[in-house]
Amino acid sequence: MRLHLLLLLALCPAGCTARTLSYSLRGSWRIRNGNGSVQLLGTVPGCVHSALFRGGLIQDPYYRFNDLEYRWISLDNWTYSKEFKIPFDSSKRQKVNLIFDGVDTVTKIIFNNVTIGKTDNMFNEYKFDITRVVRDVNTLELRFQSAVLYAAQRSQAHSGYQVPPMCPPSVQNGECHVNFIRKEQCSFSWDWGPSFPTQGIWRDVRVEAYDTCHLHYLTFSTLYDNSAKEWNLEIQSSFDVVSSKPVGGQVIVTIPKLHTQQTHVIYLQPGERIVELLVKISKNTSVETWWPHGHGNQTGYNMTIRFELDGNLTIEKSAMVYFRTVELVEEPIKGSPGLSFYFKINGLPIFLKGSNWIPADSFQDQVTSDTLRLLLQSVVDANMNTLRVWGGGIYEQDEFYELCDELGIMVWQDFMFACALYPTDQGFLDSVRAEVAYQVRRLKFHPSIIIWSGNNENEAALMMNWYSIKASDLKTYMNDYVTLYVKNMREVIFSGDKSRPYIISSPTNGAKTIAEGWISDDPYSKHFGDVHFYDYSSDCWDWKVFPKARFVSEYGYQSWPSFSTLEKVSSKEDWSYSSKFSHHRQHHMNGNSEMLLQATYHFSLPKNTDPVQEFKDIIYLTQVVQAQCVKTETEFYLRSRSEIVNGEGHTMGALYWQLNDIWQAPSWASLEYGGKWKMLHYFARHFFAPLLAVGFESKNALNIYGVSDLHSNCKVTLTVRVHSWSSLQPVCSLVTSQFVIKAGKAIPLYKEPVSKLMKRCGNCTRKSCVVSFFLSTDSGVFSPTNYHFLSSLNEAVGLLEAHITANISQKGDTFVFDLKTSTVAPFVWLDVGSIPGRFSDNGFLMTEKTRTVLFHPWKPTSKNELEQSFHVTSLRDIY
Ligand code: BMA
Repeated sequence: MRLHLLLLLALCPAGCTARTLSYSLRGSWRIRNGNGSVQLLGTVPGCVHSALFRGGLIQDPYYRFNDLEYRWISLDNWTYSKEFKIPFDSSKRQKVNLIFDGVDTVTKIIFNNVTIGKTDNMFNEYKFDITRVVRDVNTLELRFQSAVLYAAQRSQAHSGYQVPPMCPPSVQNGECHVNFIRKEQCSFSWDWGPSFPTQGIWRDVRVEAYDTCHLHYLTFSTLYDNSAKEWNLEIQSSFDVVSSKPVGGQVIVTIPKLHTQQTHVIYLQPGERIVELLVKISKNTSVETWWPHGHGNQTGYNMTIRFELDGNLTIEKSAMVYFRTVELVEEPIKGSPGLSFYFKINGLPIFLKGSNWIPADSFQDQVTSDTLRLLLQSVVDANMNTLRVWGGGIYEQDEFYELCDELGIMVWQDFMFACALYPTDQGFLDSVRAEVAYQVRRLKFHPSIIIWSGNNENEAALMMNWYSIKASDLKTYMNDYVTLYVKNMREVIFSGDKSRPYIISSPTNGAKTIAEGWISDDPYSKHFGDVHFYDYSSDCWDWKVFPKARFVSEYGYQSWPSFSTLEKVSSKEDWSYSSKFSHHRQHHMNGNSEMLLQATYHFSLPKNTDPVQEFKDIIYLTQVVQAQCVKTETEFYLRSRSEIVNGEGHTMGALYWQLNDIWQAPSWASLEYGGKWKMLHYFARHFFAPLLAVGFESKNALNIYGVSDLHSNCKVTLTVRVHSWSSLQPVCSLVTSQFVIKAGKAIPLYKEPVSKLMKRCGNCTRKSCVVSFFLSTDSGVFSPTNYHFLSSLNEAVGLLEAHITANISQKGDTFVFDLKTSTVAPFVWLDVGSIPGRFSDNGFLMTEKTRTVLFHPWKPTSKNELEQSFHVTSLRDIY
């Protein structure tokens, strides 16, 4: 069942002319460049790059260095045109509109040789009245201006003072002044993505013709009335009444499963009218709430809204309606200065675990339903409950949010401003106001969205003075900041939606930021709001480097995507870590050496006489290091949820940077372009499990915490095992007595000096042994098996090269891999190359002789195909 607002055809008896007739202009359009030397056909929705590629005029833009090669495309000014016949007689209609759900970005629109308007904001919808110019056969032309040239012009026109940053770092091979155009900010390049400033019609476009009255949009929110103890549904519909007389009638709202049917009388005066309806759900009806993944069901209800208007005009819409409350709790915490920062969903405090979402492709027309479903299914499969839709990308398509509703993924929705200061001239502000109003009403009925957030890191950019602004000029920029995100956007957001909080930035200090006049001296405070934290040079195995903050909405480490992913966009000479290609794909300054530096803290760097094998081994090692780093950091946040240490703690959110990739390149992502799971994503499935044991050392003692996301208290026992690297038999094992972990809490369960543990376990030393541990409950629930290294792995004694074999068999839709190892093996990595799918576990520490792992294919495959592609690596293989 599609969850979005679905326009059921207006039910209109014979002879009635009032219903809206709609004609889609999707499909084939003519495209030409500025001087007409390139002409081709392209698809709408789509963009010039995709059209050129499909037309065979360019290669895959992601191949090798093509991002530089094809820079000319975005510097040219393209024109989209179409000739079309409307399949109904529009001349008989009182009003005919041309609607664009999304134009990318700067255009002049010419309809039957008349200029009917302009566009300059990719995130806005545009509606043009073509009643007077429409004919039977029509020509429509969109003359685009290069986004790059437009942004440069706007920046130049802003002559009073500069609005930094001017250009991205040179390592990004990007374009300048993206902050001057309301367009996907990362399309001018980012530290994980290429510069492809597209031009095109990227969403639906249609002609709508009507008489009397037309429903422009319908949206709604659900709110819980605490005093009356009942659910309210606020429905807002916008009409264009074109008849000269008022239009009356009634609207019937029906939610059959909630036994709700309410009729309201409406009376619409001529002109643009907004009708607000309040539907109260009877207290006697039991309403099932929507819960995030891991906390309950995502129950929703079918609703129909039927307008029966004068002149036999009937308009019916149907939608899914969900009920849930969200509260951002900022209150004093005992023993800690500052305020808490956590979310209550339906009254229950919930630890937000997940990651950050970036656009799934530079070319949105390549993002199919299947792509979205695959990526979002991988989110819940890794036990995440939250995604932050990051402010440098796009407001995602409807289907993204529908899937999040359906899967129980909470969305922290940024507005699209990132890592920059922005202009505040009237034209810019008006454009942003329209954008925000449109996006809020388009998205607000999604229960998945739990918070709006004004921008990504712009409060920090200003206050940490990223752009070396002179102290005397700071006031100007601070005023602009408040004008844009507070005076302008805040008002528009709250007038459109009262059902969720709005914070101004991320990171921010929340209530403290507000108290300090909307900008805090230190937006990274550990005592307020959220923080972003990156440190590539300190040893990531040392949890003491991480901030014990209230909420960590970004943190992470880079790795390389797998060879099978890179192979598709590279050629033989590219396959080494020091190749031109490897430098070119790395958009983060010193990123490649930072990955190696981090690796050297605990691992030996790969050595192989075969350079391609060495490249593959480095890729593997960067994934090991990333997975291990993000694991250590995330586990630190998870175990900090219930304690205050030296005034710090009560951490209630961990969203690592970043979930997905925009192309095939090194980045912070745990999912590669195309959806393949990196080792980190398998690790996330473990560290985000509902019941978890976390180990760490403090003052030479091994500590183990139990972390629970369960809704009731649970009785657990902890098993701790010590293994020698050189033996598949555990050296010793200990099972504790029972503990109770309270619902949603993290508590210490075990503490033992490492020296005592070693003594207890025969001949163990830090270098020769490794610890594993897990929790088990009476009801048979187990935590994943976790482990703790007692020394760096380049110092491990007794670690042998493992000979691992797999026997593959098919069982229904899945494939069973029965593994056998000759010795204990860390970071066992199973790879089936380009065969799409995921394993039930991967990257694991194999301490037993045998182990069974499942492979869930995403497309039909065979045992034979898997056997051909299968390759296994474990740590010792790369030395
Ligand atoms: C944060 C993000 C992104 C960036 C990431 C890694 O600043 O908001 O801008 O990609 O860090 O540098």
